[in-house]
Amino acid sequence: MFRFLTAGESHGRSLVAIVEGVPAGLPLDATDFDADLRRRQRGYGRGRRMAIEHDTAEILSGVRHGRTIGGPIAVLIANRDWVNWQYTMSVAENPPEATPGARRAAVTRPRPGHADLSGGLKYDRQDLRDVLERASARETAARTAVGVIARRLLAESGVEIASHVFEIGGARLDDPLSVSFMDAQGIGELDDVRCVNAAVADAMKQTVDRAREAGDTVGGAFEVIVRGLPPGLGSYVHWDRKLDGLLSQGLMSIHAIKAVGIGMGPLVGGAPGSQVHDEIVRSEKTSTGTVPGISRPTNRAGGLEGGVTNGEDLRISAWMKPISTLMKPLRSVDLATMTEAAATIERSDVCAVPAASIVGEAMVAIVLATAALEKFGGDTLEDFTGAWRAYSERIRARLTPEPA
Ligand code: EPS
Repeated sequence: MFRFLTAGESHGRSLVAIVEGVPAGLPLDATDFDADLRRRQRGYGRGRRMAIEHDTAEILSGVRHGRTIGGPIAVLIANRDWVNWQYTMSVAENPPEATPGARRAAVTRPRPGHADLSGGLKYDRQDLRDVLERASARETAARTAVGVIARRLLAESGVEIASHVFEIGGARLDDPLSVSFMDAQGIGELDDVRCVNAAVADAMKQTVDRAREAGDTVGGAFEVIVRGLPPGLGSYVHWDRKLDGLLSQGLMSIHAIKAVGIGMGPLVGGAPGSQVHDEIVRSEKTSTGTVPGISRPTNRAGGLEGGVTNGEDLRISAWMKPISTLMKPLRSVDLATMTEAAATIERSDVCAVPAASIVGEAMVAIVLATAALEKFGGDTLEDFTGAWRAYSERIRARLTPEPA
């Protein structure tokens, strides 16, 4: 069982993730986190905060001499911006005079679309900063770190994960399913839109520029593609272990995600069955799938049938709403005076869809690692990869019988 918890506030001292259930013997080093943490920080439309943060991870526990030892792994990501916020974020009721940073006024005008209002009522917080600091998508840096551990584990059995952005504010690719795993994997680490089509990427940037000029924000959509999964991860037997349901929850839990689609997604509602289902054909040549002797000319199901993987590439999309901090704020009510007032303005991003696609990769990795550990078990990496190998071998032997 792969489980994790994240702690930390957006402007607090640091973020911490605690991960348990990782088999012993997995190679893991603090620098393994660098690439994904850096990829998540990028993206056209990000705000000034990203010029301050240079996320790196420190491993606090669960790893010794470069390998996991079976105990909970704690990972720390420092908030560099904290130095500017120490007074505001102090844990003491009355911090010493010398505490750095200005003391910010209480936030009392909730932003429509944010957790501010409901969170302030739920936990009875007068200063809505208590809510927004924890509701902030800064937390996704910690999830990205957890995702690194999950994908490191999956990679031991040959699983690879990539993603691409196919829509920002109405500028979109016509057919995201035509983007191959290799196309998505080929997106450079420094790409700031993460769209495979240069013309569409330009149009996406223009929508972000227009929104910024108008004091507005834009959302969009991304797809995560996974290669190398065996058939049979997940369950068609148990409602709560169906992998499509678990993956959807994983992606939906990312800040501002409002819809999830698998394969063709919502388009299945408008097409006949003959144009939705993927025919099963006999094939000697190696397809991109992991079922020997069989291939699928199409992958509209996104690699999931009946709540279990079918050996084709897993394809799952998520749609993100525009960020709820608007520089031209929407109407709200000041909870201190109960009079109508413009919503509060916090420093923020205009668009965070490219960053969300990296968090999406992490959440998909986490859900898949959990499902794989449930199926293959293992206190040690060898137990885990060995059980995976034996299962793949059983399938290969069944589908490619020796000639009589
Ligand atoms: C965020 C608001 C912005 C983003 C932040 C998420 O932060 P700030 O209010 O400090 O400018 O930069 O994202 C991150 C810090 C991050 O690492 O992704 C929000 O309200 O969710």
